[in-house]
Amino acid sequence: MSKIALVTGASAGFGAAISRRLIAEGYTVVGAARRLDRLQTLQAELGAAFHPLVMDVTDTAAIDQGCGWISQQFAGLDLLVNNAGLALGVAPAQEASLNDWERMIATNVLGLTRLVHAVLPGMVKRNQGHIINIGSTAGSHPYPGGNVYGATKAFVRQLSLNLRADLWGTQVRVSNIEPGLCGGTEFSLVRLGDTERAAAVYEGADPLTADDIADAVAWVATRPARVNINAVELMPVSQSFAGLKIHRATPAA
Ligand code: NDP
Ligand code: 8X3
Repeated sequence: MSKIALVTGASAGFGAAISRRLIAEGYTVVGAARRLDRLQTLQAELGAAFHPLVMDVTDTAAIDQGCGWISQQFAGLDLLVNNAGLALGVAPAQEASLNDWERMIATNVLGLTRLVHAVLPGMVKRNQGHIINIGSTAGSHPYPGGNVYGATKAFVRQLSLNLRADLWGTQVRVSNIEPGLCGGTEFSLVRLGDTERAAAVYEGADPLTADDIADAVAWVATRPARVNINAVELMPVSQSFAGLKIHRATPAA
């Protein structure tokens, strides 16, 4: 029997690449997102092992309905890849849009948390399962304009570790994948709302690709059952850390 995975945000970027890779590893994948047409295109490529599911993770009723459908169709979920997420804007906090902040929290924090809450009891009951969250280097390394986006990913990071503390004594695994700059997805277009500005983010940078993230997910998911990979942080070689900054007062004339 093939293992069952739910991958959120499967209509683009990492989620589509993760779905492809998990199917290549022998999984049956339920790929969730809001855009059905994109999921259907992926289904045409991946065939019967891919099941599209329209589910907006900011909608509690949609999560209940989606998870209910999965329980009816399959014996149980072996893997949840909590990938759906977004960044909106790069404005400094004092100029940022409250609506953007609330949408990031609704998706990256509340949506992800609701899915954990929905699948965890079944996994514990079966004493088997794995939750792989997609965090970010932004959850550990602050940068200007990262304000609430980075804070949502810090939440994902700490939730992943705290889940492990609660799951002690069970065989249920939790991992957090924390990528840095990754191109070839819709992430920067969604964040900046402009194709030229989005393309400029990756210019000359040789960023990570969605396949690199899918590779990390597949590796984490296929370790022996005794092994829990707590976190994987990955960056392109071209990316490194910014130093601490000091703003110096202008000397009096
Ligand atoms: P994309 O924008 O390419 O994909 C995001 C996916 O999330 C889409 O499939 C989108 O589908 C889905 N999504 C967004 N909002 C919702 C929602 N409310 N309900 C359901 N699905 C939703 O981005 P990436 O693939 O680059 O990013 C995927 C994850 O990786 C995100 O969590 C992001 O924060 C994280 N990340 C990205 C990095 C990067 O540099 N690209 C680096 C580190 C982390 P639809 O619109 O159809 O609903
Ligand atoms: C995406 C990586 O550096 O744009 O999570 O925040 S970054």
